[in-house]
Amino acid sequence: MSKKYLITSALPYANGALHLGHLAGAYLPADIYVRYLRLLGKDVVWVCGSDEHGAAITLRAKKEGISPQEIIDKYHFLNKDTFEKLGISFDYYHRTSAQLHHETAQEFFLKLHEKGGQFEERTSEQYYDEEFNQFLADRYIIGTCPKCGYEEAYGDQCENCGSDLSPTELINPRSTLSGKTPILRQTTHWYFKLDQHEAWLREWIENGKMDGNEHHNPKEWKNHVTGQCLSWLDGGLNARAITRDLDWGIPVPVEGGEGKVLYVWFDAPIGYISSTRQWAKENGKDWEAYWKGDDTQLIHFIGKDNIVFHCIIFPAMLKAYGDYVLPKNVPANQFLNFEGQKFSKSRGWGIEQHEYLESFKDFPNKEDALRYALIRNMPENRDADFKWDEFVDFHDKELADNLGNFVNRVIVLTNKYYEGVVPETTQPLAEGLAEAISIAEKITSEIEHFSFRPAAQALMELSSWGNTYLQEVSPWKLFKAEPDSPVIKECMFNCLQIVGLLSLLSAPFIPFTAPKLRKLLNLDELQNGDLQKALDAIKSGQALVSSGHKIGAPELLFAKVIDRKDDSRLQIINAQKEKLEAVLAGEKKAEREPIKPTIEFDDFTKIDLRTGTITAAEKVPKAKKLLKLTVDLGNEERTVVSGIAEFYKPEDLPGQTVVLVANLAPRKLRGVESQGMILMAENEEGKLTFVGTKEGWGNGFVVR
Ligand code: B3M
Ligand code: ZN
Repeated sequence: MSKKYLITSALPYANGALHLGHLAGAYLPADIYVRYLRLLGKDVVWVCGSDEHGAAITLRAKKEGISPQEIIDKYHFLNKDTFEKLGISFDYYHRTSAQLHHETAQEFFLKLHEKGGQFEERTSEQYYDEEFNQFLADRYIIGTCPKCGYEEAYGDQCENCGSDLSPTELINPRSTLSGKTPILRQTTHWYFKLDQHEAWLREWIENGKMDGNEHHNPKEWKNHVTGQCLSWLDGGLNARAITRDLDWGIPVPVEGGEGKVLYVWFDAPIGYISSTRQWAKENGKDWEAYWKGDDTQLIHFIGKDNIVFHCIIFPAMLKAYGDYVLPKNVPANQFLNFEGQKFSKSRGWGIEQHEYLESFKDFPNKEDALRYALIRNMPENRDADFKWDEFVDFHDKELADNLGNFVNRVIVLTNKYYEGVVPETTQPLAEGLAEAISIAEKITSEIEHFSFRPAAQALMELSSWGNTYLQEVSPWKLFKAEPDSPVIKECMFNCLQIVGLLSLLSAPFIPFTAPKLRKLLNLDELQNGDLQKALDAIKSGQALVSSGHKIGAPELLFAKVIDRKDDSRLQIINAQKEKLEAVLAGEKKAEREPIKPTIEFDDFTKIDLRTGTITAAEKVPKAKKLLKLTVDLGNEERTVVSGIAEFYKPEDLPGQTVVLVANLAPRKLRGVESQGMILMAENEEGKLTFVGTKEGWGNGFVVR
């Protein structure tokens, strides 16, 4: 039996659109890996789907005043469609609301239940909303955080200080449904006895051993993944509740389970199994061969916030069930930030995948431009930061100037010198290309080790090698004197082989560009297994693009952003930057001084405010900020010292209308008696401007 690959990507919650951080975290890396495996001709299935249960979805529905079904339908299809448009090539994108998933998850629960020893029932007191007649999920309870005093903390977490909480720790808890104080009521739940899996999990994670046999090489797991798992294990494992009192989810299929559903993190990973089952059903395959076969490589692609679920809890569930394979690797990524800050939907910081596609609709090859920028900056081992300026650099300097330029020169010159027919050469292929082949091997080895960022760098090394080689030979110098030179032929022949390699090796990273390279070379569209065949061929001295073959006509692959003759692409980028500036400016405005405590009307009427006009102004000696003003109040004149010298020149002030606090006790400033105070408004930069009436409106009138 041949080796099988079962690849999964975290099931996104169908309660929101996905942003670039999600894409870079669990989907793009898996897509590179899977496309690569397919090109090697491996037997691979990649499953994903929407995670459609859990309190996050019911809460969202409540907030928007629609049903959970409407929410999941909206986001399931939006996310599925957007993934497709970005070339994320799942074999199956399922949903956990599907019948087959409900059956699969219930069957899983039942089997563990019937087996005995894995579950235990526990009764405890939980908050209950008497008006809505339901138990409250942690997220449905808010109250004051016992650690920091924040009044809007959730039952499971305080978003102000970050502490993990349990609902009963909250001070003054209230239900988000009725707003009332919930009562404690007894409820029974099923707990998965995770604690009894501790020993084998430690042996498995630390040493890669399972039942005394080698399961995987622990050195191949990322340090941050192993580290997080071990620190969890060090903290000790506890039994975990796997059911909830909720009306949205998969019903608990045993007696006493009425009105309860499976906890979303119990059913969601089983979603990988049901997605595979649905795929198998539709494609005439045997799903069990992928989940239970001896020679299956199960790989979970996730973000770092899901490590414990995929490396500890789900493996324990699978082991408890029996027969299932465990993951060979869980190459979790860290987080991607956006222009120096966390993605935040509520702040408008970041960009969602579908927004990108919309905003960049006129940007040529927008899908690969984005994929490439995200790969080159993938948060593989530490958090990374997406910046528009770097997006432009990766696009212009690497895709356009390096890869695009090399390919273009080769195609243009071959057409020019040989009417597009690949020249004959006498030199053995492997000799001229030894270095290129070793770079190609570097690319494949990096992909195999889930190091996609270095892999993309190596891809650039390959075209960069081609550029240097072409430059060193400089056929355009030789051609005039000796158009039939074997040196030129050999160079062009070799360069065409490099373009051939690029048309294969670029495909996992930039799958919208690779077919264009095939077309430029007039080669067949890529098929599964083609990369393996090509690597075998080139290593044994066979050409990828043979002498006598007619290639295609040149075509531009990447139009640079920085282009003196056409700034349309730069405008698209600038519009994104302006959006962010607007977010920051808006937030700055919102940071205004809080409104002071309420006063009574009588307090206000104590202040006597009068209209006036400045008739004279001069500097106060030795005081940088002060001006001495004369203010006409209709039937009297006042001298006022005002701290506005930084913003107004004395000569500009006569004629300026003002509002004066006319009954303020006089006060000496720098030897000058100030008989009142002029009202000024101050903006966020500390600039001052007058509060006044229209010029000539009249002086001495009361402001009320
Ligand atoms: N939906 C959580 C998340 O999106 C969750 C992943 C499930 S994977 C089985 O972070
Ligand atoms: Zn707190």
